[in-house]
Amino acid sequence: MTAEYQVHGDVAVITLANPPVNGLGLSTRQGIVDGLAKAEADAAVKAIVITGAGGAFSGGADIKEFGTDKSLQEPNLHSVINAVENAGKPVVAAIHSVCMGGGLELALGCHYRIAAPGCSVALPEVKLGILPGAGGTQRLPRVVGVEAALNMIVSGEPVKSEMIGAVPGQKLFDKMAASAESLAAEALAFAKSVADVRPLPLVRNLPCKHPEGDAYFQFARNMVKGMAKNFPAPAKCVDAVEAATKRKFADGLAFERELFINLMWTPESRALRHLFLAERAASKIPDVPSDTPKRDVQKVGVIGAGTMGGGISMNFLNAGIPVTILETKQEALDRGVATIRKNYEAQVKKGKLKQEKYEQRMALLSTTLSYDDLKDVDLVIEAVFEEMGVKEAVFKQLDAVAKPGAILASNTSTLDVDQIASFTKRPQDVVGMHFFSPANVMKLLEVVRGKATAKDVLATVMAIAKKIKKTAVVSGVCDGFIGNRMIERYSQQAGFLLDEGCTPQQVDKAIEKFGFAMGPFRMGDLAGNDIGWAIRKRRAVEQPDMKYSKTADLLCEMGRFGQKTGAGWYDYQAGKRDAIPSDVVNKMIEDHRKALGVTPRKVSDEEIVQRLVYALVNEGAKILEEGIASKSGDIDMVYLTGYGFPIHRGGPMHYASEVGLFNVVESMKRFAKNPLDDARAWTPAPLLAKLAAEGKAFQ
Ligand code: 3H9
Repeated sequence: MTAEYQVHGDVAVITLANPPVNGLGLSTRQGIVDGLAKAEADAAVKAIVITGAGGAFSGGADIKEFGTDKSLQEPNLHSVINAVENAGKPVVAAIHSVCMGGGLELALGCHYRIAAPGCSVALPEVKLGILPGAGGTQRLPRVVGVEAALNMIVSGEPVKSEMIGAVPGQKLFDKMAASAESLAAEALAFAKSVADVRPLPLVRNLPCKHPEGDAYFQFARNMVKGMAKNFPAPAKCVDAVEAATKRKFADGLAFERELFINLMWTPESRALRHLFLAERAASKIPDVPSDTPKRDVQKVGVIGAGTMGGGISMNFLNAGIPVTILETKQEALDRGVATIRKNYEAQVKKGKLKQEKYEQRMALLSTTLSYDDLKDVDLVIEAVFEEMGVKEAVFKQLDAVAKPGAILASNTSTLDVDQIASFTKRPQDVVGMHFFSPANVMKLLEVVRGKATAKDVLATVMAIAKKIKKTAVVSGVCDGFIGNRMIERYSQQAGFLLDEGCTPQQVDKAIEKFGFAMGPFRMGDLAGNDIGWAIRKRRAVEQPDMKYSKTADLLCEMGRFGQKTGAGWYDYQAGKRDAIPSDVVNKMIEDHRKALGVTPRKVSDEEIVQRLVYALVNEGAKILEEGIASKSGDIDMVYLTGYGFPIHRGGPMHYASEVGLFNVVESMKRFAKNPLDDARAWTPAPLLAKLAAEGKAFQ
């Protein structure tokens, strides 16, 4: 049982004990009901307190139980809350730390609530694509008012208990405890003080009205429509709260339940729940236990003051960690520091950063031209030119000066981390830290594990990633790691689509309609088309039979590198980022088709999306079976946080499983027959073929 029962004098205390956050799984729900029954049966007990052990009152329904039989088994959360409401003795919720979702709904079912300051209170279900399904939309408006409740329910954002407690007239908390430490004693005393009160107060009996009902809810619907875009849940939250103001409590509750169940089955909710679990799972490395000792990182060195080096440095400065940037020339250092300043000043101007904070961050930054000044840093990240010879020189020098135990990281996006490690006498301390541009903004960090990388180095880097607010995903060593290796297949298809009859804008539009933040050609223009060009030239030597559309090379030969040269796949007006379809480029593509002897055909948006996305999926499956990624959720996290894959689709691997892997493979077989395509690229990865044949999904 994951709830404990104790009696203190004449008060029974039921303590939820289901780490890490006292999720209301079956065994905890059963524990509450059993505890209530015991307390009711014991004549010596006059009142009951429900609280949570450890760092939470409760984080809500157990997300890991969703979709399993356990979530359906009695007692469900409704039955638990009914049992609390119908108890013959007062039930007091003693709330601390985290009180969210079903946890808050449970508390709202209690007769009284006492809260410690500093507790995060929320109905965050909307972030999982659902709405509060155990009375939250009906009870919260009755205690904090309709508008405050709707804001909390639609945003899912936590509010601090002391803020709610300070609002005049609020009925969520009957009492605020002086501190988290005194909560237990204060809750017992409070329970004693209300032991004889009858009838017992119930939130469901409080009135729920909005003075300008229809107009207010119309306004709320319009607001939500603009914000929610691809997600149905926020609009349903408005419907449910409106029902609280217009229907009888029991009818409102039934309506909320119906909406909750319908939302639970939407692909958007499945995608968001997958994202929640995948994000947390990504931080765990199967063979690196969570209690692996970590190295102390107090000072960081960054080699290279270019765009990447500057962005990387800002992450650490933002987290209060001193950074020393090393360059070969003073001018390069000055330019780099000026860019960092400019970025911070822009944030100050927009009111996103206080002047004082900006100064504090800049005070943590130092610069040097000498490797000797890196001798006491704990972590050094190299962000120099992407060429093995340059990396070799850097790592040899680092090896010579860095203190024992310092972590030596490379920001390489494609090169072999094992080879880089071999330039040092301490390959166990070498790791890849692949940031994405702009490095101070993008959430993704690929942590590249070399064959010699020590476990404590990995554990340290994962912890540091959390500190600098990155989503870290571990990748093995291969060309392009997880993200760039897959994007190559996607770009290959984008190129073939041009050869076959599409324009760049048609391809971009189709995939942007699917939900990508940016299509492949707008993305190429933003990142710089010359980067892919350099990689293709290298590949041409390594893989001479590689098949791809030559339009990308022709574009670069025209000097159209993208936004930075004012022209790429699109035209750009000076100082603007709007992509304008280019006649010159369209003509280049047409001429190329003629040279190939291709008669252009009309390609449907559906085919465009399938080819681009399934190309990612097939490569993802290879990455998974080679062990480059340890879980399919890791691949999804890379694409959701680093490549603009639509959140409501849950990442390429999750999306493929939703479509059905059998269907994916059937489409791939069709694409393989296209003579203008690369049939080899469409040979299903053995893992994909196996799962498809077995009717299974990616795990
Ligand atoms: C709901 O309640 C539905 C009802 O309305 C109706 C039902 C009928 N369940 O985030 P962290 C785990 S829907 C199970 O890294 P933090 C999490 O997976 C639910 N597990 O820590 C991780 O486990 P692991 C509404 C949960 O300190 C560990 O806790 N509630 C749950 O940064 C640590 O998580 C929510 O949506 C859960 N409900 O933040 C709350 N919550 O170590 C969502 C967390 O094995 N949760 N875990 O990977 C959160 O917002 C944050 O996790 C929280 C802690 C603020 C609680």
